[in-house]
Amino acid sequence: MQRFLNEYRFGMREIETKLSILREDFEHAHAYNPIEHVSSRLKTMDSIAEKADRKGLEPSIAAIRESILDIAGVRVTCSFVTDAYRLFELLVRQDDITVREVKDYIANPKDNGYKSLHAIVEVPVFLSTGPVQVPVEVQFRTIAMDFWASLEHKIYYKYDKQVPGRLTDSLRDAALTAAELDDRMERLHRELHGERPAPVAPLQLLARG
Ligand code: 0O2
Repeated sequence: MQRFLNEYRFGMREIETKLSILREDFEHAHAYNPIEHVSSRLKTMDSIAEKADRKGLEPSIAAIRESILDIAGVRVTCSFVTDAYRLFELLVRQDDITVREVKDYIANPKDNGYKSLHAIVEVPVFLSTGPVQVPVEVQFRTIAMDFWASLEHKIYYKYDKQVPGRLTDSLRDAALTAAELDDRMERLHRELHGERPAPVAPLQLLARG
């Protein structure tokens, strides 16, 4: 089991290295750091078993390998929305990366207000027994999206997944405020760097009514 989990740990490390190279090179080339922070987590065997059960998978390593693609997870928190997309592009464009799936919850937020750009990518890991392709879920988001998601996560578990209506409304509202803050900060940032502000995204226009 340890060897199975190690493959994911190594895959996660490969992605972390790629991100840290991008961060360092970006800083040298553009005198600008687009990444606020990177965090990683490996699902525990209990959490993998719970997800396999929830998805109705047969309890085999082969089924888990095939269907559970977020055993290794890396989260990239950026200052601005454009940086989140830029980092995504820079990562998935690399020759040794294969994109399995993309869920753009920034363009299409979840009903509760959750926003992030998710990609399942496969990265080669060279073990002593030969190479394996390891799936890693990479989430790209802004500081504001991350702030919202971490509070929502706490509320969700505090209420044992049955969040009262007034709180879900309030969370949806807070997600719109976070999106508006992202938009404003990005405009300020662009003005500071002498770039023309990007047009306001449809979500913010809707939110302003
Ligand atoms: P943790 O604690 O991050 O490990 P699928 O894998 O496609 O069958 P799943 O797992 O719902 O379905 O995939 P999805 O939609 O890509 O979401 C996976 C991860 O995104 C979650 O992982 C969270 O990290 C994050 N996420 C998704 N929706 C929400 C949300 O509504 N609120 C918050 N706070 N986070 C969300 P885990 O494994 O659930 O959790």
